[in-house]
Amino acid sequence: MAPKLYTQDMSPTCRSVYLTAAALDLKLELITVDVWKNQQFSKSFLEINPTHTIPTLDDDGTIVWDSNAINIYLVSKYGKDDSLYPNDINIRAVINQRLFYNANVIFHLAKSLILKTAKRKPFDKDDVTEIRKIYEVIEKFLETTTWMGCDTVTIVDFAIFSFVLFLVTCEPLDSIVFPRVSKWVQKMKNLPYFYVMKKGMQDIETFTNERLNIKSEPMIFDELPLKEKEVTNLTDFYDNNVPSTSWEGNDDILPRSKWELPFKTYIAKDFIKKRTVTEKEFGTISTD
Ligand SMILES: N[C@@H](CCC(=O)N[C@@H](CS)C(=O)NCC(=O)O)C(=O)O
Repeated sequence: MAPKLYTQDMSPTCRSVYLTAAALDLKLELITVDVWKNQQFSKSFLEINPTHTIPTLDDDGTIVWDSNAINIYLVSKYGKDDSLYPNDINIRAVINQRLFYNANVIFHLAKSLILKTAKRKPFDKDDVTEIRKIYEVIEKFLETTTWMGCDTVTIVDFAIFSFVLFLVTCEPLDSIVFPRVSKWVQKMKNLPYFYVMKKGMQDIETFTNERLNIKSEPMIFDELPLKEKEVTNLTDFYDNNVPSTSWEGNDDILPRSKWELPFKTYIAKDFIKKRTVTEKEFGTISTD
């Protein structure tokens, strides 16, 4: 039975688990908990996670919450080897250090930016400074390792990448100023399982555009590596590729889909877009 993941695609913490599962070639059953509708406070969800956060994993009754704890659990249980979270004490120390930096610093900044967007508030100079500070720190990380934690891809790449993909929609990454981070983002996007990020990125784009009244063209996809099917937008891709499943649990947690791996790989063109936020773009600003 596939482990169940309570999730919402646009959440960076959830998407880091998607990357781990995809890297492990592990199927997950995804159950959407819409935090914008406060479904995380439903009685049934609070019973399994009193901290009311997603992602939350239910692996045949073993409940794990917190994305890092989930990623470590999945690699320990389902990994064919330790490559995604190496046992070597020195390597692991660096990985842990960067995982905690992500959890303690990057997560909180991203959360404040998402909440600002939800309230249709503009970003200010301090937000941009904080984002750039993060780019500077991870540029430093990459002076000592070729991937984010060591010289192979690990769960800290998944954790930080999920947030960086969001941050670049707020403040673009300058490849001249941050060459190592830019190269690493490209390497991450070239991973065969990068496609698991796309639905969430599209949701973020829709969420942002709706709140900022921005009209954008649908994203266009390059298909890799096989030219088997025309895919012009993510909604079609997911409608055609993600089978729905019936949910027999509590009604207050909505079913969404079953994660079937592996899918074909698609790379989005112009996936990372610059978002310019000015007071003018907000139209009537609502604070609720
Ligand atoms: N440290 C946790 C943070 C998880 C978290 O706060 N997730 C957000 C969505 S990105 C959430 O569930 N928010 C709803 C809430 O806190 O009630 C992790 O890495 O999983």
